[in-house]
Amino acid sequence: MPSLFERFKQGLERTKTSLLRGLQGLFGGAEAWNDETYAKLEASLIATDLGVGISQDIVKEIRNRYERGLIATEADIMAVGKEKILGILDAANVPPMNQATEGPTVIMMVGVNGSGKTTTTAKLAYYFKEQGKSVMLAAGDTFRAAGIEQLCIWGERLGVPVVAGKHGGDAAALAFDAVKSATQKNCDYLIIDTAGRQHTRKDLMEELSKVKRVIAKANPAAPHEIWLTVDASTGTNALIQAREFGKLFPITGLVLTKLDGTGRGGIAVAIKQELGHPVRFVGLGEQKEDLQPFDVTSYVDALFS
Ligand SMILES: Nc1nc2c(ncn2[C@@H]2O[C@H](COP(=O)(O)OP(=O)(O)O)[C@@H](O)[C@H]2O)c(=O)[nH]1
Ligand SMILES: [Mg+2]
Repeated sequence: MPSLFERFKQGLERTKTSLLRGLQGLFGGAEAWNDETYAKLEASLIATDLGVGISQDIVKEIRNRYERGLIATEADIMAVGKEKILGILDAANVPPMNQATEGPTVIMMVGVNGSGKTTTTAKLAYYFKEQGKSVMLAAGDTFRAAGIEQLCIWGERLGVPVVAGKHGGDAAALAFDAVKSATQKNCDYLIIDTAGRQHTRKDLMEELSKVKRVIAKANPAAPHEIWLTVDASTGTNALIQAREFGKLFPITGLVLTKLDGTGRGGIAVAIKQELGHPVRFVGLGEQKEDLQPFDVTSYVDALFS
């Protein structure tokens, strides 16, 4: 198995390529850097969706150091980016995930269609199972028959029980039953998949709130965590979803999916900077093992070293 850092490096390869584009030819000529040089640097940072403000901030610092003769190599530039981003992601101040003191820790997955909820639910089951924990899943996407089936297939493949109901059934009632069942069976984790919804649809958001309320009826401490899946390849759209979902729903963390296929991996920083939501996990592919706990150091090293 590749190391955690190797996995991040692979997952962020495209983002890094995008970043390095702005550094090409910077140290070749004898002439001093000009506005155009800085604009090019800024554009390459913005292209990774780090955010305009942060990108400008990094370039300002690079300019400051360059003018003082402190920038001589690409590594000096990377060091500035690394410093700034570490400051924002602030690993020391990420609250740990909320764990149940009694009964199962209940994690509710939310997000728009196609953002990776069901796949992430399955990958999380595998992740916790590998840690020796017992896991149960709930197929709460009762809107789509295929959504229920998709999770049941994963459950079979992983050897993890799935509480599933009928297509078109009541998602809140299903979640209630799942909490009861996971408690009865002494499971360590219950992960509840939900139907995808646009944050712009008030009625659907209200339905999601109902699922949450009914979960709390089965266990007042649950759900312990509510994670929003966002597709990293949608870049600033992911930021908008996080912003809008967060207004209507108390999300406690993000799972940044599809990091493997995009050059926009900087979005983790933009979201943290604006909304403060920590990224809990990142999706790096479609297989069960393609989910990694978000590690600030590996992330920053993969981007800037
Ligand atoms: N490459 C890649 N594909 C992913 C990742 N996460 C999910 N997918 C794919 O994205 C598609 C939608 O995922 P799904 O879990 O069904 O999304 P949902 O509608 O939110 O439940 C599926 O084809 C998944 O295999 C990821 O981290 N990397
Ligand atoms: Mg789904």
